[in-house]
Amino acid sequence: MPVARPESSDSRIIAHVDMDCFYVQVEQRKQPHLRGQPTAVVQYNSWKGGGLIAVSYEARKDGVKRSMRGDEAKKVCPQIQLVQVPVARGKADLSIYRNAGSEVVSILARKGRCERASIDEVYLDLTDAAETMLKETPLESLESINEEVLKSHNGNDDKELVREWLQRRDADHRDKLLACGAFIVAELRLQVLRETEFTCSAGIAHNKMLAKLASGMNKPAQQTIVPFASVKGLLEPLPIKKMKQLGGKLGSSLQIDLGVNTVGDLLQFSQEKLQDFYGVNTGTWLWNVARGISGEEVEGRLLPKSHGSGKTFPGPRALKTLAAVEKWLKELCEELSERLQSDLEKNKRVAHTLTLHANAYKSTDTDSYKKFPSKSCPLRYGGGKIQEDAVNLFQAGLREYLGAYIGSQCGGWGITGLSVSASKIVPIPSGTCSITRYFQCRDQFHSSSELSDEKFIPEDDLLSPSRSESHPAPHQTEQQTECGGEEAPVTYDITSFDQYENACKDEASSDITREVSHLLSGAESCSTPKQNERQLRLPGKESKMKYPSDGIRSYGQKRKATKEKGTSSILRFLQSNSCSTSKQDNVSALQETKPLSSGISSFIF
Ligand code: DCP
Repeated sequence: MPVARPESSDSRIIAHVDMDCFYVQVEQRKQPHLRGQPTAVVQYNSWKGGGLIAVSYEARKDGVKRSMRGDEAKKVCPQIQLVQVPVARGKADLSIYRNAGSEVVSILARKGRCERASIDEVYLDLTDAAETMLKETPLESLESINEEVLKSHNGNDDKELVREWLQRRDADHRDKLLACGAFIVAELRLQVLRETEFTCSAGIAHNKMLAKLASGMNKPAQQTIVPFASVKGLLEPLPIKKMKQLGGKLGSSLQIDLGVNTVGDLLQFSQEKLQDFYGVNTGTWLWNVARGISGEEVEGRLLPKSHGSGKTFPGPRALKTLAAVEKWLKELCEELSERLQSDLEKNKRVAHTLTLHANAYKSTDTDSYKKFPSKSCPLRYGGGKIQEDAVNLFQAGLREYLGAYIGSQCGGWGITGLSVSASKIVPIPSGTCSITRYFQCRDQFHSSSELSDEKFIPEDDLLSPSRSESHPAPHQTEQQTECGGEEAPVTYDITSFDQYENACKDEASSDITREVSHLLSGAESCSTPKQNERQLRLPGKESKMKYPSDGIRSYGQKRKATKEKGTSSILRFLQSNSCSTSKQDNVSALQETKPLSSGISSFIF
């Protein structure tokens, strides 16, 4: 459900930092001879040279694109260096990239509240740091500004205009703070470069939405500022579907039902009109989005919100028997369990919800629109238990998906993507004397919830921004990179991770195992079915929810139905669970910072 939050103050200074061709940089650090070379990282499946998942800027100049496979990339750029993602358990192992992302986060967190939004994206709230800098170092009195800043472009690439803008005496407080933000971010980016050898790009604005939009505008190793006066010009031409949280059904509804294709089109609608169509909350939120207003806070979170492990099985590699599914679930659950264990040991955090996502098809498909339902249950620690629960969740999902009696070994269905995720991760409650005791209590609670057949069905906001982007089940996200041939489409939701989400960025192409901020929060949950069940039958009274297709009407109907259905049991679950749900604030790692140099590239438009 969208949350229309007014901006608490338009003088906040928010940065969105996005690593440049991240996986390539990680590989280039590992193999320095690749530096400066056109390089791409390819997925685990080597069919036709493997699907490209990260492309260096040198290779991009030669026309290499992420949508290509290795063989095609070699045609357009014969000297390209292709590096395969590391492999473990027969699938991509992304831990090297994840750890590299953590290195960057620990540096960026030195200057302000820091939110890890994806494996290679971070939001920073630099308001306090910018206020302090403004008091201590009035920019107009700076005699020289680093050449890097002056190399910036200002719509017309004029260095002098950039200098003037940064040092304007008549600038209002907001713009002066933004200018300070530019210096601070430039310095942070330099620190990242010095300490990790990675370059990154950034957007600096008064809120998260604008900062994120700006960070990709001038890449690599640059930054873009969004002064208040530029917001309208920046937003108006943007396609509505490119806006954060509008890539999904709400965006489609705007296009189909209101004829809104760009943000400029949305500006034509009054707040009342939008509220009439979408309800007060979503209507207000949309009205704000069109004007670049967003009160969303930077959360103090240096650790991922969820852990996930997944794999796709395209074309002939689709899994067609329960035994094959179980084999892969074992691998995925073991990986998930290891990561949970490591999170527990390093960060003293525990996850509470296990979710299974799958992509499926039926060979005699009469209702191909039907998706394999995601299923969740309370998470029990230990690889074996996770696997057992995941298999049960899968069976429950398959039963619902097929909608009729079917023997588990029968043909007629195929699984093309499978992932398990752990979410609702919170610190172990303070005062817990023994972790073992803590888990014993938890497991007791979990088994009783299984017996009680409790159903935890979160509010489903099919058309809401938070839903459309907070569930980037790896293979169900909106942006798709064609892989062609037998390979399933590579899916990747650029907007989802700060959400899953980006989540949900959430994908390593054929093999998917990325941290996802909001990976799972809305998957339909179910009680864990009877264990070791081998014959799949559709229960007489299966709780089923029909999802209406797009449209304002169905949106309203859906919201009403799900609101009533889910909330109370979720609350009950959370209340009964004695774990602390207090907001995590891991920004304890704030370290002393060096004095600012005069910075590097600042770009305004
Ligand atoms: N990624 C992936 N599969 C995709 C897209 C991306 O596994 N389909 C991985 C590889 C990328 C990383 O996520 O290096 C970050 O993705 P970005 O979209 O931020 O892209 P890059 O960092 O590679 O490039 P850019 O400089 O354009 O941000």
